Amino acid sequence: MKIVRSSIVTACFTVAMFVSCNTAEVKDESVTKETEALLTNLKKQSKKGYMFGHHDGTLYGIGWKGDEGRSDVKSVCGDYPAVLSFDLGHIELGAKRSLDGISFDTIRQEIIRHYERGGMISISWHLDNPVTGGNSWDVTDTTVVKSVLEGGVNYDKFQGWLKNLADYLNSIETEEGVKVPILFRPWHEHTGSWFWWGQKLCTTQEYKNLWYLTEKSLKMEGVNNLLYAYSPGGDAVDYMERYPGDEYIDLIGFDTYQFGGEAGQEEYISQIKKNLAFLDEYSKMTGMPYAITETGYEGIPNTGWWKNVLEASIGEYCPAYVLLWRNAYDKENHYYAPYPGHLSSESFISFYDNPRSLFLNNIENLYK
Ligand code: BMA
Repeated sequence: MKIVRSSIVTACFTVAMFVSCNTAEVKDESVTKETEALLTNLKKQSKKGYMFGHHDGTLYGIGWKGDEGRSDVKSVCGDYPAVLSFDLGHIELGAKRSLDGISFDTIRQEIIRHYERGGMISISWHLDNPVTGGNSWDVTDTTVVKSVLEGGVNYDKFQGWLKNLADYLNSIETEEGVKVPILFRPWHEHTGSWFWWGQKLCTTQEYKNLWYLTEKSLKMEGVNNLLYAYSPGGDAVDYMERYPGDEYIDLIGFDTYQFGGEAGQEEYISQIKKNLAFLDEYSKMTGMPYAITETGYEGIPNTGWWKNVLEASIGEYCPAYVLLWRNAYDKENHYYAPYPGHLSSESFISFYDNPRSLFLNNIENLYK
């Protein structure tokens, strides 16, 4: 997610009149059968409700880290999130630990555990800036994307980074040798300019080429357990402007947060509704599933937020999932899901009780 508040929404989307769902198809014939099944089931299941997701949810939470089987969400409502997401920032460097200080071996183990519980996994990638050596948020140089593309000065270096990523993705397999299907969500929030691949940091064609190169390189390395998600910021002026094309994308989504305290609520609700309307319309045309790929209100300082804001904004739309950002162990007040005793817990339990929100025990087999 971005760190600072972005400018006022000027997005202009077609408003969907009806909510409907068509049949989804996997474009890359070489993906594993479990990955193909995941895409079909995502679409099918979204008719029933939306899965609840939490970033890093079983790795750590408020007041704990690394306790096997623990999750703040489960401690509050009794069930695991149906979706867990993880971040692979620093895998590109060949590091042992992620940018958030979690060992990649632990992340692999948690991914496999969640797959074996029947849950879904998504991965984001806050990778370093290959030119400056700074992090994803280092936007001091506007030639970074160009430099990693074919013919660019950092092409070879970036290929090495993609190889490290590919090796890791290929290594996420069960004891029976099944590679775990993953919804991969690179180059996210690019409609803002806070990441080195953002709007003002590269041209439209360079951004698209970055996608093409990423997918091609991962496929060349035999990565066949990925679905690809496109997720601009919720305040995107033009959602499709840098869209790589349906043949490269399996799920469309957006990232949006409530910023600015209670005063930001109206804008947050309007962003959710506007984006869901557009995605629902696009989904009707293409059969592609859609999701709220990142969201939340830091610290959730509103007792009724889950029912009155999140659930109310989703309304009757049918996103495949809605994912809340992490309950950080390493940053004060940086959490997006409740923990036992939190002031929004009661509202969260009502949200959980709504048959349209799907937690782990509510979902059907996603991989068959
Ligand atoms: C951001 C924050 C950071 C974190 C990054 C990657 O939104 O949570 O603290 O390092 O995501 O997980």
